Amino acid sequence: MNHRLPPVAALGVAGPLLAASAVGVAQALPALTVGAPPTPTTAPEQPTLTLTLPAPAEVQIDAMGAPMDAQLLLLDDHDSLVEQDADSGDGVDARIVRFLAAGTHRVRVVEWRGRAMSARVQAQVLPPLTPVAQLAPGAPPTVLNTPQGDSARNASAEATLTIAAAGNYRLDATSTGDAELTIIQNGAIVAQDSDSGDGTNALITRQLAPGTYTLRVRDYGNRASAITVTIAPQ
Ligand SMILES: [Ca+2]
Ligand SMILES: [Ca+2]
Repeated sequence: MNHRLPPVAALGVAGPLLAASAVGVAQALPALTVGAPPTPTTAPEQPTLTLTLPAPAEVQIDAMGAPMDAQLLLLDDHDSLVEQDADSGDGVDARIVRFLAAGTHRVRVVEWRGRAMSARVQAQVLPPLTPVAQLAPGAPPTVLNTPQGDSARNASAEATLTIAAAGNYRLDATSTGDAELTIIQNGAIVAQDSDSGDGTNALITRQLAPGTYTLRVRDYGNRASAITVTIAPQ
């Protein structure tokens, strides 16, 4: 479970193989469709697929290659590495969960030791978590309980934040552990912070337009925690 990914250059993301890859792109890569059933792919012959999002979203991408060991690379549309994963899915399958912008991304599947592999790749848009509180500036400090989880998302809790008046706001997320805070709107991250408050508490000071936002909190170690959130106009 602790496999390290091979060096990126060996996978053709950088170096001489990039030119060959670019030629392949001009010939249109196979598409990976969000929400579709798993798409068959083979490594190393056709490891790259395009993933096009009509709107920003939190997306889960899975590469399933048992009995081989699938590895997953997420690239932007210029083939620059955004994120890679070895074994975050079931068994030694690979999984990436990430907020992605609208537009075209690339997903590359390789086998850990470069062996031939028939794999399946799947992408799905993840729904927002069910909000556990409704927040507004000036409300009393609110405790959000986060669950222990096997991933950042699974260890998160979300609350709805309504901003009625444009302004500069200070958002604090504090706990006895290591609170993390993300502001989300319309499937995109507006701001996120780890440790800008006291100790390892999270603090975001930001201009916010009127509208509805989602606050996501978790403990840095994905442990169960009680995180106190306060929002105040500045
Ligand atoms: Ca793997
Ligand atoms: Ca923190």
